[in-house]
Amino acid sequence: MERTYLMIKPDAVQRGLIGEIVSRFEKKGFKLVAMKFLRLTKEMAEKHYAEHVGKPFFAGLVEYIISGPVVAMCWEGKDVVAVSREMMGATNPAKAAPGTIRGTFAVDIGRNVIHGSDSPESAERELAIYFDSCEFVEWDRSVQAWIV
Ligand code: RTP
Ligand code: MG
Repeated sequence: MERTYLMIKPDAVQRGLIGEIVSRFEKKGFKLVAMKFLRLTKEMAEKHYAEHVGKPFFAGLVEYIISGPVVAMCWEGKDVVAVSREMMGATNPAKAAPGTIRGTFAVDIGRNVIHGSDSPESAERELAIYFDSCEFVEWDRSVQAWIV
């Protein structure tokens, strides 16, 4: 089953949105398989955002992502990478559809409340930054029975 890496960013933690965001993925029918509350080191942030090294927003992005704690999560389910990106909405919250997470809770591209892997390959790379293989929990979610 497909997995993705989702991360509730420091602005959302500060604003008390952890429960609201986790709840959306739970209700959608995805399965939480790993979760931790942590503050990224600069090294972790630079590894996470390696694809953006050299871009004008890189320094500010790293500064923001290490500015406070985040919630690091692995979610599993059918097409979870693409579907969770749809649920998040466009990178720029000003352009994110109403009802999406970013469309509902954010206005600024530099404070867009959540990260989600952009492909299964990115998910694998990113999950390895945050979790050891023994931290993925195996369990059955009854909800899987109503997803064909
Ligand atoms: P993310 O990686 O955080 O899930 O977001 P994304 O795939 O939708 O967007 P990506 O292109 O990977 O950009 C990563 C994060 O960098 C910040 N950003 N700022 N100022 C800018 O022009 C700019 N562009 C990107 C955003 O916080 C974005 O989520
Ligand atoms: Mg990205």
